[in-house]
Parts: sequence; structure tokens; C-alpha cells
Amino acid sequence: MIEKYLDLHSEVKHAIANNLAVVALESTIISHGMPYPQNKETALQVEEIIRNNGAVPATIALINGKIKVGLSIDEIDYLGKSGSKIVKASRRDLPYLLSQKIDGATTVASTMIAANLAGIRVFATGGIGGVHRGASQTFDISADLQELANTNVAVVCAGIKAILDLELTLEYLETYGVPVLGYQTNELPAFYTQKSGFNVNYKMDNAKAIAQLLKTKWNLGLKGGVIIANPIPKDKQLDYECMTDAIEEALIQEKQLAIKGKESTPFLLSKVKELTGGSSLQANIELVYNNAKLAAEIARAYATLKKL
Ligand code: PSU
Ligand code: MN
Repeated sequence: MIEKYLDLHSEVKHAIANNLAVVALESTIISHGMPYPQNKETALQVEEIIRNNGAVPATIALINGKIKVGLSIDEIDYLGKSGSKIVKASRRDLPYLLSQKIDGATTVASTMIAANLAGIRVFATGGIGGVHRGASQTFDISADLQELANTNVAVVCAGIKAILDLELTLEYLETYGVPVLGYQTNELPAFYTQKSGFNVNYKMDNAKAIAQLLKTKWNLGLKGGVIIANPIPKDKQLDYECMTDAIEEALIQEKQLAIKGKESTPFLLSKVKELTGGSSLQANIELVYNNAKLAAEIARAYATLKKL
């Protein structure tokens, strides 16, 4: 039944069937998260990094009425070139887009759904959506958090994006029982910086220990995801004060332009990029590479454990 909607690339299908390491990748980061051609180049390089670290990449998107798991270079180019013209597809968008055969780029939430349907347990991205600043008025809370509460996929990210309300996002995750792990750090990274001023729940020092935690959680029937917060490399991070200023300014402009809903995150990311003279884009690319490598290591460790 599910085959009607799910289209696994032959390489991904083979890897899943043989319990090899696979890493899921989202496509909103390609279409809405970065400009062309850097988005395409980054997406292809991320796949390369995952391969070089012993796992099979599976970039996910909605193409012609199917959830495609594993894309061709042409499909990645198409997503990159389409940019915001392609629909940003989260959980609520899947039924409409698939039944109408409208193409879409998957967010963290919908990529988790697809990965889970395909049997992929590890997913790499840049940053997750969260509770937006001012959410007590706007109610703007990303569907990514509900997905983390419910869907058994581990998400490797560079922490919680500094454009969000980190404190409320951590509270929300606590309520829904989503573990927030810090890879070799006690401090929650804030995407562009290692520093955030908040702590993770647990510091974990290697991929094997993380894989064991994942196995334990799901063996116990504790449904839902896990956040693995991997700090941007020290020499690639941006200045904390400088980022704080750029984010404040982006939030003011968002309010003035009355930007809301699904447009909010892409607007803030591109505004921050503009205000930092492009340096935020470079940092964004570097942190995604860093996450791809760790996700491949975790996927490998998890595949080994599954065999035991
Ligand atoms: N973080 C990035 N780039 C992105 C996103 C997050 O650095 O493009 C995307 C992800 O796809 C994430 C989505 O799932 O933004 C969250 O959007 P919203 O806040 O509307 O749920
Ligand atoms: Mn939102």
C-alpha cells in the first residue's frame, strides 16, 4: 500500500534491505534554506561526505505524487533552481501535494515521516524548527517539534537556530520527552555559534554511545525522535554578538513586513544572510557538512548494533 506513495532509489532500497547505514536528508534546506547554486553544491557535497563516511545518503522530496527517498543529481538541481517556487512541504501539506501530484520540498517534520516509512533512523540537517520568539502571541511553533515527539528518527543538527526562542523550545521538547543530546558538549549550540547560554540534557562523546541510546529508547517503546546537537566547528563559527544583532534586526523587519507562518523561517534565514554580508551562509554550509559526517557515523554504529 505504502509503495503507492513511497519511491525508494535502488541504492537506498538495497542498503535498507541489507541493514547498511543510511542517512536521510531534507530538501527544504535546498529550496528555501540557501540560494542557488550554493544550495545544489551543498546538497551534492553533503551526499559525498556521507558516502565517504560509509553510509548511503537519501535526500527526500515530493516528486510527481510520490515521496522520493534518494534523488538524482537532476532532481537536486531542480529543487535548487526552483527555490521558493517549490512548495515547502510539512506534515499538513503531504496529503494535498501527493494527491494533487504537486512537487514539494520536505521540512524536518515531513522528512522524518518519510524516513520512518522507509525504515531510516538517522537524519542530518542544519537546524530544526522550534518555538518562535513571541510565540505566546503568535502561536508559531514548528511542526518539527510535534514530529520529534512522535516519530522514531534521530535528527543530527547544529542545535536550535538562534532566530528561535531557545528556552521555550527546550521546554516544549522536555514536555514531549524528546532527549536533547550534545555531541561532545554540555552547551546547546545555537546553529551559527557554539555558544547559546543553554545546556543540553546529556553530553555524549561518541557515535556508538548515541546509537546505544537510540536503540534503548526504541526498544523500550518510547516513541519519538532524539536531537543530536552537534556544534559548528570552532574555526567556522560566527561572532555571537554580531549574530545576536543581525537576528534582532531581522526580527524587527519581519514584524514590519508582517511576515508570518511558513514564510517566517525562510525570511529570517535570508535576512540574516544579507545582514551578515553572506557569512551566515558560509557558516550554514559548514555546519551541515559537519552534521552529515556525524550522522553517517551514528548510522553506521546503529546498523552494527542492529545486527547484534
Ligand atoms: N534550518 C535551516 N534551514 C532551513 C530550515 C531550518 O537552517 O531551511 C527549514 C527546515 O526544513 C525546517 C523548517 O524543518 O525550516 C522549519 O520551518 P517552520 O519553522 O516553518 O516549521
Ligand atoms: Mn511556523
